[in-house]
Amino acid sequence: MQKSRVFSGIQPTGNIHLGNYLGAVKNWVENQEKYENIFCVVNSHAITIPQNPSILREKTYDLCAMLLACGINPKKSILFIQSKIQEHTSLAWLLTCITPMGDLSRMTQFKDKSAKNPKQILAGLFNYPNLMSADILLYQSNLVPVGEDQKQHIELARDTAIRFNRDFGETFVVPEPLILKEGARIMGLDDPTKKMSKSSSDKPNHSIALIDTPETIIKKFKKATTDSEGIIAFDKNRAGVYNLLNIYQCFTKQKVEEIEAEFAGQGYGKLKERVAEAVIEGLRPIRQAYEKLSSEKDYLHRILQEGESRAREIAATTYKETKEKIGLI
Ligand code: AQP
Repeated sequence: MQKSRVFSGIQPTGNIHLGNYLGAVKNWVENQEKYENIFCVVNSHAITIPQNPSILREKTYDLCAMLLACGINPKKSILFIQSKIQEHTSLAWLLTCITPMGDLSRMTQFKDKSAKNPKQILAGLFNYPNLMSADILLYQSNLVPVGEDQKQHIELARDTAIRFNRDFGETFVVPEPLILKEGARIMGLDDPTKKMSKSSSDKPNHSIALIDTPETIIKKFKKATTDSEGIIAFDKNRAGVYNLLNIYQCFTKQKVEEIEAEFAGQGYGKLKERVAEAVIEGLRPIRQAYEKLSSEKDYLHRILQEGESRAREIAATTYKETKEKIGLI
């Protein structure tokens, strides 16, 4: 039986954090056997917010190394850099021309990100979901494993595929989001009402980066915002404690009842200490692998080149068909 094809991407903006890992990358890694996998460092998405060119270049390669360190296996998955394959931006233009402005205006991520920087809202940020649709549709992807925050963009990609197929004939596979319950929305440690985000990493206790040292991880969890109730339970109305328990569950894979029993009668200090220990242990092999990979630049470039040529073959076929159907010469 043919495996379903999975596509997902991650932006090289800032340092990859626990939310990116638990919401997306960990699932990519764990399901590599089950699916046919295509993973991409989406650097063209990153420039929808102004970036320093040399830092962007460096972070792009760093993130590729980090994905391999997390366990992306090049024998089971295609890994490549988005800007190396021009069909992504070419298809994004074709999709832009069939997407109503109203659909893009409804995107909550655009509203959030433009509210953060109201004096410099770039057209690229508004159009970003079409580039994401192009990423997904180019590879005829069945499934898109993402965190909860990306659900709306995947729905737009589905609508776009359905619209194109209706108007120009069957062309794209209509993708489905793949969002797991645990880890789908990891919140900021400093403010558990806001999602953990790379763009807030200037706040010192907001996020845990995968490259943070054990000392830093302990320090950040110690400062995590909780509440004054003093009871350790999976209660969504108590966002701080819930977030810590959610992170703990992602690493220990224990059931809710087991975790609540483990912490019955304990204080928040103990909870923070145990969560920090679980995270440190869970991230240790990743940090070690990342350090090793950072000195193996030739290996990294070879993997990326192989990924690129495999991805290009699929992307070129889909783009050619789409272009012809639309009537472009
Ligand atoms: N807090 C989160 N919890 C769970 N999943 C998350 N993801 C992001 N934040 C969380 C998922 O990580 C994948 C890669 O995200 P991205 O880098 O492409 O885009 P993003 O959502 O814009 O990531 P950030 O970290 O929040 O960056 P900024 O600050 O730029 O907005 C996606 O699958 C995403 O769902």
